[in-house]
Amino acid sequence: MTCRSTTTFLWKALAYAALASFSACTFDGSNEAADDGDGGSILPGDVDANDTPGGSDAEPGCAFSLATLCELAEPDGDLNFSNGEVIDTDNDVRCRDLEQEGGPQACLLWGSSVSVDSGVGITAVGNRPLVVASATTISISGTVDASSQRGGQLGAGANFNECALASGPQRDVGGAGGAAGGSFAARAGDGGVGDQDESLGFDSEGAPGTAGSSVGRPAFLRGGCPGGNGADESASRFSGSGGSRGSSGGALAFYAATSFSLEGSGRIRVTGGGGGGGEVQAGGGGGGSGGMLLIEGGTAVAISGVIGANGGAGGEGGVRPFFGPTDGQDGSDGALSPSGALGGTGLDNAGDGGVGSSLATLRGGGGEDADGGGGGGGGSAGFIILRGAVTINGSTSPAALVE
Ligand SMILES: [Ca+2]
Ligand SMILES: [Ca+2]
Ligand SMILES: [Ca+2]
Repeated sequence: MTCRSTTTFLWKALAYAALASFSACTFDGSNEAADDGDGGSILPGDVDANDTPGGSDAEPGCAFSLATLCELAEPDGDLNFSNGEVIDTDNDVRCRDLEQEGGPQACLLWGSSVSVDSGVGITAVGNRPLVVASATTISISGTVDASSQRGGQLGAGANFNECALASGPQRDVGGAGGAAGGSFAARAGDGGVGDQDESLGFDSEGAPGTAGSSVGRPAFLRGGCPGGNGADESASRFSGSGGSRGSSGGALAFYAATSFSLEGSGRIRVTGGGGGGGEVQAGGGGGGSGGMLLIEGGTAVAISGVIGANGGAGGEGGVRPFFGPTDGQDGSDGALSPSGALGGTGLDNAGDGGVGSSLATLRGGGGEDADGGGGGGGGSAGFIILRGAVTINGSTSPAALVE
């Protein structure tokens, strides 16, 4: 890592050198904890024979795996968020553009310290992922929400643009196929078959949608993957429309140069949204996968609260019984708890939606096959990644990857 900047910045670096805890720079192995006694400068960019490869004596705040923070101008002051605050990564004036190699540009909020007090809830929306960085500590006692919700908010950076389903579901006048859920950390559930009874004879069954592949731990911050839209009952505009897709959870990262703490009352969610129920004999929508949460702390990462990155559940297919057409039920949004979100259910002969991911099962559940519309598949889990000296006394679902 090199840190080239202006004279102004070097003075700030010196100020940090005097004030900050250099152990913030130790955990990625690319920087030294403090002056190594070799007589070299502690300025960013100073590299000599006694330094570790690519590092220099002291680069306070530079160790974050997503960015070279020492290249930034000084942090904004203390970021103490207000209840109800909505951070829109497309137009929040505090955003600094953070480029990610191979990945989407993020909005970076960079504070002298960061806190979300007890009783305070904030949400993160917008097309870009959100990174919240602190030159010192981050303490969260309230709720930070970058989830997506059925009919509600879309988490920051949700629905990554390289997501792909293996196949979409098939339209069918006697019961269309359900869509697959969104795959991310694991494979999502496939949709359910529609029209198993081939009630109208001429177009056989409604084939279900199938899920895309899971991906490994991403090298950059990104959102999860949405589910698919359920297939329509037929091409006619008078027929039932497939349930709409559930959106994925968002993309959220925290970097504290010293300690990060999620207190017992603290909650962070990047859960996915549920898929919609199909109309009449249309298929259910697939649930969105969980998103991605990355937390790094220079001296400590302490998790006492609750973190969720589960996928949303699939929507139920619709059905056309003698007493009139009936729409399927929506799938539930991804759960913050270890339990999987429940798929849409309630109609006979319409396929129930698949369950969203849970602590025990990273995959999404399959949508149910039916004589009417097939159910949508459940969304898979997203990623919770904790880097540094990590202590977990709270709960995460899925289980966190500790690096
Ligand atoms: Ca049928
Ligand atoms: Ca058919
Ligand atoms: Ca049902």
